[in-house]
Amino acid sequence: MTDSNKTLLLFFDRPTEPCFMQKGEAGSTFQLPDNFYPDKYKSLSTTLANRFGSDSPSIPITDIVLPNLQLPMELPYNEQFSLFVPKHRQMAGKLIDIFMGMRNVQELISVCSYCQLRINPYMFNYCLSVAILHRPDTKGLDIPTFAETFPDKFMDPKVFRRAREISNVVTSGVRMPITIPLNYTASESEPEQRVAYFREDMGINLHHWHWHLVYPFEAADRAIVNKDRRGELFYYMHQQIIARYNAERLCNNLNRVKRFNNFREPIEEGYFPKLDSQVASRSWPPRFAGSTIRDLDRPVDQIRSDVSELETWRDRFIQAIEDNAIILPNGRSMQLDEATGIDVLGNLMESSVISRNRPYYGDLHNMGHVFISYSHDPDHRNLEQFGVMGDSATAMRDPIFYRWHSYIDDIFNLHKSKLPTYGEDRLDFPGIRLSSVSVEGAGGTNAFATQWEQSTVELSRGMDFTPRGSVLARFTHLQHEEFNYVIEVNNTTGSSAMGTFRIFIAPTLDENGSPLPFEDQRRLMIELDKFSQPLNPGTNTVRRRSLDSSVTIPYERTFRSQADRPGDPGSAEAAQFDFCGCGWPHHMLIPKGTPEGYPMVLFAMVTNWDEDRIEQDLVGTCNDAASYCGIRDRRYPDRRAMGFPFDRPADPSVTSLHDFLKPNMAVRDCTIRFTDATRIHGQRG
Ligand code: CUO
Repeated sequence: MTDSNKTLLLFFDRPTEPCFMQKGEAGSTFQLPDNFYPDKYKSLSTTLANRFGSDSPSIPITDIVLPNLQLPMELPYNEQFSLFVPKHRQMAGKLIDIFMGMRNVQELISVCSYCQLRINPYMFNYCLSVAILHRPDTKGLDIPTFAETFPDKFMDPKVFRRAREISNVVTSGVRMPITIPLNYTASESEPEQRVAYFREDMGINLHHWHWHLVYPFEAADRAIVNKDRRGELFYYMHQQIIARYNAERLCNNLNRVKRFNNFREPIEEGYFPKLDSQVASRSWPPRFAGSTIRDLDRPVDQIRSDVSELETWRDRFIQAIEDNAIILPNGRSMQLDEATGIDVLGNLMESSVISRNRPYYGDLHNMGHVFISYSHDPDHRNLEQFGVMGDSATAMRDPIFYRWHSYIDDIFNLHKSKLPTYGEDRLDFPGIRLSSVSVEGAGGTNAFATQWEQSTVELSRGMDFTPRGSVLARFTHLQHEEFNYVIEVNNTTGSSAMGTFRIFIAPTLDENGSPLPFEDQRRLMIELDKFSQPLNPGTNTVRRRSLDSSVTIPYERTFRSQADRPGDPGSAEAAQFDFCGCGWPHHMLIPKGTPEGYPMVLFAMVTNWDEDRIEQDLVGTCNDAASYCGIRDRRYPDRRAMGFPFDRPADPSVTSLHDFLKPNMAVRDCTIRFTDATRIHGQRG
């Protein structure tokens, strides 16, 4: 990593502390040109520049002609920033373009040091992260986990008070971790609280933040937005979240999530986030049970939109699906075809700048987030900011997120239901017979085992204006025992073949204990893994480790802790410590299950890799969570529809999963057994 790339990462340290203060573990200081100091500091600039003495490394900042930053500077420094608010998106789009347009990293650092002192810290962090992910000269650079930079978006604010106390008192030596209780946001009398461990999981929220970072909605450089099958991935990644959430709900004796399809109906679920925003110095507003979304008129956010507008967009969207064609801005219509229709609809629905007709189809999904997030103060009379639904780092904490996305998913499913069903030609892999699938591991044969685990994250990077030194927070999350899939395949073709293995898991019973019909079960199918494997003629036993899942990223990448860091603090290795944050957190691969053992069905299928594969070179280190995140700068590595073979209804004669099976598929009944015990990460058994 070059020195200038290393310097860039210093902007992630203590994000609200001015960049002329000491940054990073080496305590580097930026030597800013005089005109970079905001007016309030100008008279002090010489004092500030010399303040930290000659011990701290000094980084000279090149004076440059500054681009026009007027638009991004319109967002007040202490406000919340939301990707879903159109005005904020525009401002961020502009700032991303500015960062992308800087001729070299040196100049990027210059403009960043100017911006860091003036621009809203959340927006600055988001735009710089997008630029680092997309600029050719910074691409290999791994940005620190967002939970470290802005820990206030992920945990109980009590932690910060305690952390300040500790760091002021214990100035050297080892500091004990501060423990965050599990399920601190509501009591057991709130049934929704049974799945709070899922909604409020830090890894899940980090995944969602990263997904939206990798797939931004807005930038003048369309290439940043227009990624391969982006709209389809928007649909699929969120569909999988709903499938996973529903499995968790069923395990916890809750009904599947009820979609939020009547915008005039009060929202039953309240949500009290118990988070503080350090930038805004406010707590996140709650939503009381029974709130209704109302017409928005918030001049401060330049939002004026009626609930009826949301309904109009929704109706046009459904009409497009019924017509199997969308209307283009020139009035012509464009057919939705089987292969790309879902991608077109995904971009239209989200919506992003690559929506084919934003004036007509509007901004349904994003504005749904916005309406919900302002339901407590739709006309800004109480000067309140948006609730957690307004921020992709916090939205998944709120039960309404799933109700909204479940409705979005239903609309996509209307389109999927109009596609031709998969015939034998597309389902079977002639000559390849999958005779069995099973699971072996610490949970036993065909049994998964789950329990609680405690992990530690380092917060010091995000702890502005406190003495330096590590601050550790320990929190509790779900975890499973690792296992192997064992798949027996008979290759009767007489020659070697290459197979794509597709592994899913789903509940088998509905809320009342009745077997799930195929049509319901397919929508609950959770992708666990997808991989390719050569098959010799004759019988093959394929063993695959759960740790290698194409859905998840390893534990260490979700919760990077100081202890795992390679190299000395401040060294290049330490700074470059691999972090590619998009990917379902591995500890949430398997639903919680029940103490009695929750029944699930495991499904495996092998398809012809020659038909599935995408010709491309894979480079880089972030290729291991492609199922939900794609691959950076590459095409989605599977030619089939995302979610295949469960992305659409089957032939009406198929009423159960057994009816659906072909010889290249197999199922296995299994259970997920949950033990109500807690261990510390790294201490097995
Ligand atoms: Cu990810 Cu609604 O898109 O939050």
